[in-house]
Amino acid sequence: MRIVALAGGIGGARFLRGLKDVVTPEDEITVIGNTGDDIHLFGLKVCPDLDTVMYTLGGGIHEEQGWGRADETWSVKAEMKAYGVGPEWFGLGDKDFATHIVRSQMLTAGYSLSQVTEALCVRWKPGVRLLPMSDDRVETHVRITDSEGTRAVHFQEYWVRLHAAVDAEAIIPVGADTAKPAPGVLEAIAAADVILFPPSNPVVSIGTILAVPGIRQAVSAAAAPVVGLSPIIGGAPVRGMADKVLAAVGVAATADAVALHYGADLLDGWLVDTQDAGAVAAVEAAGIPCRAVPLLMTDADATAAMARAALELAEQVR
Ligand code: GDP
Ligand code: FO1
Ligand code: CA
Repeated sequence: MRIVALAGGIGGARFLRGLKDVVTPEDEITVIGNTGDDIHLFGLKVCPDLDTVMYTLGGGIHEEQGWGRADETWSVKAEMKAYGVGPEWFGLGDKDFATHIVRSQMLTAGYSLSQVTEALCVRWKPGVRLLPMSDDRVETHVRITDSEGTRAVHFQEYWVRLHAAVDAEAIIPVGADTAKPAPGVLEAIAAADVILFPPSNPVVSIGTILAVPGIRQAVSAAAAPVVGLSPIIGGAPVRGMADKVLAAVGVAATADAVALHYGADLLDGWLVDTQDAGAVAAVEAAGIPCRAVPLLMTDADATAAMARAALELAEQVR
């Protein structure tokens, strides 16, 4: 079976680990990763969501934190601070820095981001084919108004420095309108037997991937059933501040509102948490088959059960 998953960082990566646990060795998983979170710092290109997927599936992730490397050290960060060179609010550890140095060196030499990602994965062996959504630069910016006035800041500045404490007025995936899907992306979607939307951020992770011209159309036209899992449980994100970016696009932070935001032209199935069983009827009324199952990725077994439920729903709606 050929499975394609669109993925952000932590939510996507943890779900993919569960998916890997339930597939057979003959199954192929292609992950289309969000690159709208990418940021250039200290002359290096950092790809948080691709790295989170790569480290999580490759066994290098800092488990509790969900991003960055396990057993990290921070000498370079301390040295940068001693030089007075920021930003200080973004934590790049020494081990993680090596990834960004290799990536940036290869990009400077003329390799594409897809080629670089493939090269990095030779070391990490994530057990999936990890494709960036695009080789072209796309950078999510967030429009905010605070004491400094109205302006757009980089998504990482909004998320990490400002902790999404101010309202997001607009989410702008800068460059997405002219970006092309990376090689293999449209082909993987067209050839898929199942397409999954993990419980990733619907706006700044999956929404950004779908904003690359051609990807939304390919998913909607694909022969494969498309099944998504809600990142919202009991009216709130399980982790992070997805409610703030959902509000910016006029979507309530509820499991059913997120399903309707994707819509019946994209989704053939939707999973909500058992806590949100009351939302099933509204989703089905919109023409999207929906089931309520436990959706908390508390451990490997619970996550594997979520992946199994998604694949079962895909079979039922096929
Ligand atoms: P990010 O790029 O690191 O923000 O990660 P993703 O976009 O892939 O996923 C973020 C989303 O994962 C958040 O909106 C969370 O609500 C969701 N999430 C995290 N843990 C869980 C979980 O255990 N269950 C569900 N259903 N969603 C989760
Ligand atoms: N998230 C934070 O909350 N603080 C950080 O300092 C931070 C650094 C960082 C470095 C590399 C990386 O790959 C991810 C990092 N993240 C950090 C996580 C990440 O930027 C965000 O959680 C996601 O992009 C949100 O979608
Ligand atoms: Ca992300």
